[in-house]
Amino acid sequence: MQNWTRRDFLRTLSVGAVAAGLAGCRTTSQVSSRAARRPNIVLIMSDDMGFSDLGCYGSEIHTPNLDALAAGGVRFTQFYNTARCCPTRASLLTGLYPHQAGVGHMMEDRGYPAYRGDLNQRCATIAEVLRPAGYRTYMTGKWHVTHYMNKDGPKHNWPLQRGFERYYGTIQGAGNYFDPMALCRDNTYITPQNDPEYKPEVYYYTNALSDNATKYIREHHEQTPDRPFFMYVAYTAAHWPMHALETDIAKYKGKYDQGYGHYRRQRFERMKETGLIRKDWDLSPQAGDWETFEHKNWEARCMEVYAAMVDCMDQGIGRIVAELKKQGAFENTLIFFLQDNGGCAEPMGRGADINEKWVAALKDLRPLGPDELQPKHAPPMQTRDGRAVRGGPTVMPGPTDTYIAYGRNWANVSNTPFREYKHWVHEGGISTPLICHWPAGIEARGRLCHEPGHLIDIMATCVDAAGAQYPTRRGDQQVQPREGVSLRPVFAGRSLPERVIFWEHEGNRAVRQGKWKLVAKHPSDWELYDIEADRTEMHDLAAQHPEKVQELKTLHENWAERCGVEPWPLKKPKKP
Ligand SMILES: [Ca+2]
Repeated sequence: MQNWTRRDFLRTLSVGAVAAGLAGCRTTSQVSSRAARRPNIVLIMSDDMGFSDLGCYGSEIHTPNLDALAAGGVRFTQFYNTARCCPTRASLLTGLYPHQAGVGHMMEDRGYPAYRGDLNQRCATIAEVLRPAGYRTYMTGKWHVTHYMNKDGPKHNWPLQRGFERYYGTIQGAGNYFDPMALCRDNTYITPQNDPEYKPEVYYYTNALSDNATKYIREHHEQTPDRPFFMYVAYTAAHWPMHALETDIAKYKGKYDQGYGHYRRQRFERMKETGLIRKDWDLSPQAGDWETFEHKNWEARCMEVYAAMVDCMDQGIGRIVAELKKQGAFENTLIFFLQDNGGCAEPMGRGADINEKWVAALKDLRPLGPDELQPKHAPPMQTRDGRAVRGGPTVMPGPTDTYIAYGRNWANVSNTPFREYKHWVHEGGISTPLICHWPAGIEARGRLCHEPGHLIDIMATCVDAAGAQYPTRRGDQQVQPREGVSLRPVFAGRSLPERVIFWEHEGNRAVRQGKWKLVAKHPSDWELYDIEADRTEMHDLAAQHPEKVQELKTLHENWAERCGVEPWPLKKPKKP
């Protein structure tokens, strides 16, 4: 561990020890003996949120349930994803780098083994690994690791064929929260109107995911209370479109009228106070000028809805926690919370002339019947009740007939204090909170861990905690060795082994070794940063340390070759 991180680690360890004392001090032997019983594992991931969007990571957004998990567990300050939805999910599920799992980019089949847009057969999912160890396996939420979307199959890479016993969610990546495309129960597409198992008064996808997760926990304890379970809850909050329930939006009315810079500075100060970031780091450059922005009411409303989406997810996590407590399972459940990529700067639905184009492209608007599937995941599209979905700065986001992203400038607030966004592998694109909570298995509570970690570590941690065996074969195929390390030493206040971590997405690339990070934004040259002194990547040291640049560049080239990474943009593969 580096000097400053060790110092901070020990400082936060002592804070954690005090918190543990206040919570009713337990001894190490008590903790280990209770952890001997295999824990349930609940892996929760959200979509398109920045490093500072949770209360316990510096946000003004109300997230009391996640904050409570953080206070009772460990918060990682240098945990990393892959910068994008599909590759993150492929990596998280398999413990491999995304290219190794066949999802080096998104869902298109590009011909190369690392870019098939479909999990390959040379990887195993966490569910496939834990099930033979006696775990029941459940999933709610966004799948997004296959391009096989047809309702009549093939479904070899749908959740039930990749280790999960029950599934409720969307096979596709994004969509209308009031009428999601590719909504699915187990192996069958459904609509919000024709699902006999779930009939809420108002259908809203985030709540549907929380409610079905809660239901799976309840049913598990009715049916197989003596067995442990693994549950993966993949929220789409707070990916565009900005859709939320009016009751949740109302809590944030007027709360974002002071403009981007105000909230960024507020978050920056809070993060420094809580020890999440170092006090001497610079704040990354401001995106956007609030003073000159023409549609301030609309822009503020975008962030009000975004906050409401996060808030609603947090409420749902509260209901999941309450059900675990009700079933007496909370103490021995390992809960993870993390995010799939940084705040998203994509301009979906924000163009001044977008509304005309969308509406003009629609013909024959009519209500969809209860069994008719929503055919579109993005506009031009219609609502379930037959209205045109609208966008642009004259339309206030929130309801089902709108489709608008919160835009680059708010994403810059989400990613405080870092540079860049979803897609890029500078710290703003790949940094995620990771909260780990496990009363029976984590000794000191409320602690911050400053060691780097990556999605690939979640598989290793699950295998370790569950006492499972990572397989060497899947059917007649050899499974690739997993890449990550177990995070359990951190739960016991110890360090992780030193290793090198790699990224590549759309030609954006990075490598992290100790305090050094070599990073490039495609098609630009490499930049070198001392992450210990400058994690906001403001002082490029490449010219001062050419030997370090060369060393890390070679490591990256070797990794890219080992994992099948192709030069970007991908060329059409040669026909054999
Ligand atoms: Ca995402």
